[in-house]
Amino acid sequence: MAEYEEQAKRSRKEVIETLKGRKQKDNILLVGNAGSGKSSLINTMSQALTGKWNPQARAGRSGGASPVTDRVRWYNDCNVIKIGSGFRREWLPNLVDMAGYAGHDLEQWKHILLGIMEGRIADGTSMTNLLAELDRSHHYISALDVDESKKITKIVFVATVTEDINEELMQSVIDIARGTSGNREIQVYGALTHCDRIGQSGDTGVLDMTARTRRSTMVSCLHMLGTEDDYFSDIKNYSSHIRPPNYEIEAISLNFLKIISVQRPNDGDSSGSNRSNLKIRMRIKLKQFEDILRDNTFFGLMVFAFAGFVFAFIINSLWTNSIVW
Ligand SMILES: Nc1nc2c(ncn2[C@@H]2O[C@H](COP(=O)(O)OP(=O)(O)OP(=O)(O)O)[C@@H](O)[C@H]2O)c(=O)[nH]1
Ligand SMILES: [Mg+2]
Repeated sequence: MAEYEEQAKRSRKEVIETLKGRKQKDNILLVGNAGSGKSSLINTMSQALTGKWNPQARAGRSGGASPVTDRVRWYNDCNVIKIGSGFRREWLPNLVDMAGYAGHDLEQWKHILLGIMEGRIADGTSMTNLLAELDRSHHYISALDVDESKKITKIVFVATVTEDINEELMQSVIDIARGTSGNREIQVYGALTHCDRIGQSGDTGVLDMTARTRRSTMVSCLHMLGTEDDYFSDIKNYSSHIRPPNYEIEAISLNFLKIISVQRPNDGDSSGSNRSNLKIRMRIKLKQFEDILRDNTFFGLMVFAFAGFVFAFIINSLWTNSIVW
């Protein structure tokens, strides 16, 4: 236990060092299925930073048919009021909670997600109301005013190890984060919660093998769209079963907060001028091209036939020695 206490202290110091004097404040949105642990992660990070249990984000039963969080909720400065001398809470990022995805119309849900990312949806807005407005008009959200200070700068995709990863949702989130032509460049991180359930027996336990499969699904989804290895973490949140203080839980959540706080070369850069942006965009384009080929057999066959024709032409030209080098 003492080992975890030391680790938690070290991680807290590292978070503080990473964020000290930070001028560009991050707005970090937590997205995922209903019951995946978004609100719990916010509460856990806030507790780990302050040592005080002040669970402002309402967390509920897992895997509910409808989300427990219904409103878009901003937790400014990681919901921290006071954090020791020499460090200003304004340096901490704002965490943004939203209703989890629970079988909603995915297209409508993506509209809402985009609206939040563009800073169009105010703190406290009800998701149920937004969905009702969208039913009336598709343009409801795009017509709302933009608040520049509320634009999302990073996303954490939250999934639980106790259920299969919602790959469709994850891809939608990453696609929106990248923008239609790869022009948005918002970094997406992965958090796999309920990892305390791994190896436990009974209904709520998860087999090691199953956990490994779900983890690798999540990591490969992140990889496919250009995200690096270290943008992912196993998470154990405080819950009705584990109450603070628990230094293992705090060390884990602080370490994740450090991961998402680090400023990367691409952060806030939408110019696409550096090489790694280009590399990411090429990977996305390749992935999109693969999707087109997979979804459209006729187009796939045409591409295949064209490639075959070009190949045959080159071979023939070489054979007859008619190519001019
Ligand atoms: N054992 C365990 N329980 C967790 C963990 N994270 C969350 N929970 C529990 O899972 C349930 C759902 O957590 P929430 O934080 O409400 O999930 P959410 O993603 O905010 O859900 P919605 O607001 O409905 O979208 C609650 O009962 C939490 O106590 C975890 O890491 N381990
Ligand atoms: Mg919630």
